[in-house]
Amino acid sequence: MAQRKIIHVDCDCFYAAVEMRDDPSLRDVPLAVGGEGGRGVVTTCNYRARAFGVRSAMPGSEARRLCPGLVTVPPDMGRYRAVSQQVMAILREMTDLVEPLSLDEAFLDVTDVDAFKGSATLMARHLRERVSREVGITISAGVAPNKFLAKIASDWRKPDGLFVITPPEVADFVRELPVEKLFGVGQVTAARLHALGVKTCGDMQALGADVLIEKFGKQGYRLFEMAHGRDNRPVVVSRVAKSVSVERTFSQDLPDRSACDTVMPALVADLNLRLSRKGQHKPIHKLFVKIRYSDFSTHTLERVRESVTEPALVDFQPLLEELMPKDRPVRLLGVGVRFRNDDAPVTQLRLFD
Ligand code: TTP
Ligand code: MG
Repeated sequence: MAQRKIIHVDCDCFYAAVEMRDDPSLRDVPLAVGGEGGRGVVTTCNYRARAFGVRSAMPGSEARRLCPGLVTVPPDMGRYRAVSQQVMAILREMTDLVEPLSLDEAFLDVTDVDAFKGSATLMARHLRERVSREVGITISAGVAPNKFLAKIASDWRKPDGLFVITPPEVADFVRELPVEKLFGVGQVTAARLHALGVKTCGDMQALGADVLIEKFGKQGYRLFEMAHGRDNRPVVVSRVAKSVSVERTFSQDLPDRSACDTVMPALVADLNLRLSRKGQHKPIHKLFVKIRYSDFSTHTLERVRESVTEPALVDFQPLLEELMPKDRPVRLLGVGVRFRNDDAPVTQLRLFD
């Protein structure tokens, strides 16, 4: 198969960028969205606040301790959703092969785009300019022969950056790449790799596929492939899905229920974005909420909710309440829907007729 050309774009400090765009008085101050009045957690903050150590998912009280001059504003999901739609529309003018991952990031497969002399680098530059000019926020972009490298590349020169990994550069790029940067490598896998003396993809290559598969099973093979800079996942525009969900792992545990409550609107908004791309017109059967606590125990609660067409925050709140009866530190939070499977019951009935 011909070499793919993938672009990954990710908006810089997305919610904060929208707030700064709409209110000039917020542009030159350290700014956090969420966590106001010491309650709840910061959803994101601008780069000025990051210089003080403020981060996503940090309790507002801690953020203010690190950065006493921090200005906070409450999140306004409706406005972020509208800006996201504007950004995605610009991306879709480049190609139909756009796969949004959340409100603020997407993959594009531009392998067959002829414009810009077929140069993905020029396309990425063009997208960055257009979004900046027409939407008024900055995006960072990564260009690479596959999804996993493109996503790493978009982070490489953040904020307002562009980084390109051409096919001949892949081998050198991955050799020094820390294993933590790999898709699916969290704290636990990273610690296990470090225990094997593996810090970089180069180390992982040297360890070999057999050892990785022996130690990590199926994931070991994927790790080995990524360590060589290989990833065959296509950009998927819409799948025939049985369910659609979004989840977020927090770099710092959410301390309690009220912190979870402040994260939920963003999750539900991301879910609806995915639904609009993937689950169009499919009847919803169930809603579910997923939680992973700091001890890694994972719990899911699902409920039949057939009348829902566009699940809202209020539809998920009771599930979260039930799933999380008392305050505990949370590592991961997710929301999702399962679709009604209209075909299967019919065939089954016939079998038993
Ligand atoms: P990110 O792309 O992870 O972060 P960001 O765009 O704010 O900053 P950057 O990409 O420049 O590092 O997330 C996109 C948006 O999702 C973010 O603006 C707010 C929201 N979000 C949360 O609500 N909670 C979170 O824990 C994270 C990580 C993001
Ligand atoms: Mg972003």
